[in-house]
Amino acid sequence: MTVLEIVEPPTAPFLAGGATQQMFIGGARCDARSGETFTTLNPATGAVLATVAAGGREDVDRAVAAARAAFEEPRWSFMNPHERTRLMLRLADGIEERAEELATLESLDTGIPISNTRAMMAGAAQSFRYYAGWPTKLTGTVNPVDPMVHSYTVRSPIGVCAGIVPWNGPVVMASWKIAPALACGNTVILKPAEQTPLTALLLAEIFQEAGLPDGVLNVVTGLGESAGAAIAAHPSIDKVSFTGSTETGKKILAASLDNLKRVTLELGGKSPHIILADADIDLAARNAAAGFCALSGQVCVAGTRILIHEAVREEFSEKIAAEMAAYTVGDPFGEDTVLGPLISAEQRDRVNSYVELGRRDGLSIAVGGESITSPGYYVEPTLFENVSNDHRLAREEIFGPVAAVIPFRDVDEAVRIANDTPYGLGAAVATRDVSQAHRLAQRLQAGVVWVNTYGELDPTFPFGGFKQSGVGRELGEKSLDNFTELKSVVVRL
Ligand code: TXE
Repeated sequence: MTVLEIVEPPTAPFLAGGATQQMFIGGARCDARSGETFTTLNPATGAVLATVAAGGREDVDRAVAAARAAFEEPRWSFMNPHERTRLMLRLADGIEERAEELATLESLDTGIPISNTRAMMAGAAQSFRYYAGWPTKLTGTVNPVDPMVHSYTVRSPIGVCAGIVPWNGPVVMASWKIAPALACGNTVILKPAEQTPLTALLLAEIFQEAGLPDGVLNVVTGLGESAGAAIAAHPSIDKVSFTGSTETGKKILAASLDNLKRVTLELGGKSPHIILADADIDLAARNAAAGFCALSGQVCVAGTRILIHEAVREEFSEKIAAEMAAYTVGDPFGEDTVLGPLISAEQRDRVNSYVELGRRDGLSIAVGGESITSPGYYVEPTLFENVSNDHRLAREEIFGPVAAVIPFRDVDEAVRIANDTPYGLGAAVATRDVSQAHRLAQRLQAGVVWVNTYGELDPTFPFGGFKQSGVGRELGEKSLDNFTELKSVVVRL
């Protein structure tokens, strides 16, 4: 493993001047009503990156008023679908035109390697392009009722939709929430995570320049317990889509009961990666390593339980160790960096405490396990061997580059272990047997099953979790159900 030194981070034009980063409500930047602020850090250095307005209840009220006024404007909610498509394509173009600036700001704020944030910006633009195609295809049905009755269905926008997003892919996750909402004619309030508020503000600026009407997208920056909680409980917000921890997801669901908001949740995971005896072990080792190390393990679908057939255990161990030895850990702006820092000192300490726990319980470490001394929040990717599925390392979402290798003897045992978790977000199978792959895909309790690959997502197919990994699905055509209400119209002739 190569550990890269941190060089001087690049400057972001968006932060020039160093003034407090204001929220974005009704097409204008503004301070929090309370005047409060918080700081966001560069996780690669620990240095303060920017001071940001700390929105609270009153600011959420303002954002709701702006979003409601924009929604009630017929030029938005009854916009000609072709016109809506054109506008959304312009938003995608806007992201692409300023992709490098967005990626740089994202890497500064999240510590995610620049090669990943560039790919994320391309992914965000793709989400807008994909959903730009939908306004002209939101059709209804004509229903076969009494001949003297004409009955049909239409899809209406829901109204004011909020997106609460985490810090491990701020723009991409914002795009999963904003793009389908706009395609269906809703207006949006976006609350980025307090650790990574900056790119949401840049995105709002880009969209404004692309001609998005004022109030259609509002960004309320602030802490989860104040701004986030005010959104979840707000009586005039019609829908919340949330990505984050299962614990916070449950709080949001509870807070939404008052006005029966529509809620979709994309939550944590402990995804199994099953490697069968007939697998291409080189490929499986490569996918398994990337599956838990990508974004330093801060991915909801991270493949943190690697289930390995006894017969190929040794071969796999050698190959994954060799694969990880080639990884570069360090400066997010190093073109070859695979693992940047974790998001915060708190997350680093939390992840290190799991490494300590494994050590204390006498588990053997196949790769990694050493601490990295740096002002940034780095953790060496670490693989524990021969872990029982009952151990906390195999049960709890660690959200760092730490995985457990769990041996199995036959396919039934692998399925039993894989499904023995409160989560059900992702799962993967490595095998050369196509029939076995499809059988396993049916038996695994997960919202997405990858075969001989790991972690691939695309706006064209739905994504979400079984069990405590979530409620509802994002992306694909399915997401449109979450951003529309279905209405039946009945006309007696
Ligand atoms: O997440 P939170 P945190 C998991 C991961 C990580 C743990 C804690 O295991 O270690 O969560 O991270 C907002 N009402 N994931 O504390 O709290 C918050 O401001 C409304 C998994 O950062 O879920 C932020 O915008 N909103 C994950 C967002 O929720 C609230 C991604 C996510 O924060 C709120 C991130 C409240 N009461 C962490 N409290 C994934 N599935 O991808 C907080 N928020």
